[in-house]
Amino acid sequence: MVGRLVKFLTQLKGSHVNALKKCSSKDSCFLNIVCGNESADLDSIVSTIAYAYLSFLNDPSALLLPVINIPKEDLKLRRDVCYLLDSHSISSDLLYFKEDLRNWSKLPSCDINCVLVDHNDIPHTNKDVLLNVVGIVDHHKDVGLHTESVETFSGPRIIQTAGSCSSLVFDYWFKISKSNEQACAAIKDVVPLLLGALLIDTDDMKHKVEHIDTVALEEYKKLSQESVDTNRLYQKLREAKDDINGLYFHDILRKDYKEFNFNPETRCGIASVVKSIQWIERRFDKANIESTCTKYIEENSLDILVLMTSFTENDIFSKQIAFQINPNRDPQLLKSLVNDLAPKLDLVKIESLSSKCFECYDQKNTKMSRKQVAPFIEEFIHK
Ligand SMILES: [Mn+2]
Repeated sequence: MVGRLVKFLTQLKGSHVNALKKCSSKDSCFLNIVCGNESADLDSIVSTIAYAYLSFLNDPSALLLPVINIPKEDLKLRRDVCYLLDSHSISSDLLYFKEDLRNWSKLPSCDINCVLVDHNDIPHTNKDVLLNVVGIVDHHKDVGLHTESVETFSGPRIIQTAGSCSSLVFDYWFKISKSNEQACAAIKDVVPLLLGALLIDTDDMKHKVEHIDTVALEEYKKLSQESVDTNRLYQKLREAKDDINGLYFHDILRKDYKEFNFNPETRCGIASVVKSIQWIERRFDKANIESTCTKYIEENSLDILVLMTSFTENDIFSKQIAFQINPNRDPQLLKSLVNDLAPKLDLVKIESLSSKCFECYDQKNTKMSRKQVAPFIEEFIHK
C-alpha cells in the first residue's frame, strides 16, 4: 500500500549520496531538507516525511531530505512512531537524523536550505547548522521570524491553528496537487501516516479538532482504498505511545522534550510525560525522581525543568505540571513563576508529591498544553 512512499525514500538515499559527492568536491552545493521539531513526536515525523514525499510528487527534480531532529538511537523511545513506521515498512535507515545534519554541516561548501514543519523557528541546538529557512508549515504560536528568507525562496509560510500540523502539510500539498493527476493518485500512499498523526494529536478527533483537521480526515477516507478502522488505529497508537514500561526515568524525560532559551538568561526544558506523577513515583520512588531531575538540569544546563503529564485514568483525562529549579538559581524565581501560571492553568498543589525542590500541581485547565505553556513562561520571564 505504501509501496511508492518506500520506493521514494529508498531512491532518495541513492540520489542523496550523489549530491554529497558533489558537496565534497570544491564546488559549492545545496542540500534541501525538511525538518520537524526537536520533540520528534509522531506529528513532527509524519509531517516531515509527508512534506518530502508530497513535494517530490509535484516536482521530482526538487528533492527534500526528511530529517528527524533527534539522534537515530532515540527513535525507539517513541513506540507509537515505531509502530506506525514499521506497519508501513519504513525502516529508520530510510530517514535522516540529527547526526546526519551535523555531518552535512561540516562539509566545506554546503549550504543547507530548510523547510520547518511543526515549528516556526530553529531550535537553539540547530542554530549553528541551519541558517536558511525557506518554508514553514506549523501550528505553534508564530514567533514572526524568517519571513524574508521564506519570501526569497517563494516557500510557504503557513502558521495556523490546527489539531495536527500534518493536516496543514496535507492541505497545502493537496491543493497544489489537484491539477496533477499523477501526484493525486500517489498521495494515498502517505495517507496512513497522516491519519495516524491526526488521530494521536486529536485523541481520535475528540480534542483540539479544527475545521482543517475535519476536512483532512474526510479526504483521507476518500483517498484510502479500503475503509479504515480509525478507532482501532487510534487505540493501537495510543497503547504504543502510552507504553513507557521498561524505560528509565531519564529516558521518559527526554522522550518528548523541548528546550527554550527565554531572554538570553533563562533556559527552560519542558518534558511531556504520558503517565501521572503518581505512576512515576510508584516505579522510581521520590529520591530517584529528584536526583534524575537534578542530573537532567545539570546535563542540559537548565534553569528550570518542567514536567507536563497528561493521562487518562478511569476514563478521566487529567493533567499535572511539576517544576524543579536549578539549585543555583534563586528559589523565588520558581515561586513567582508558579504564582503567574496558577490562574492561567488552574493549578492546585499536590502536597504529597511535592518537596522542597520538586513542586507538583494538578493542572485543572486541561486545555493548556506545552504549546501554550511555553509562551506563558516566556512572557513571565520577560516581565
Ligand atoms: Mn505538532
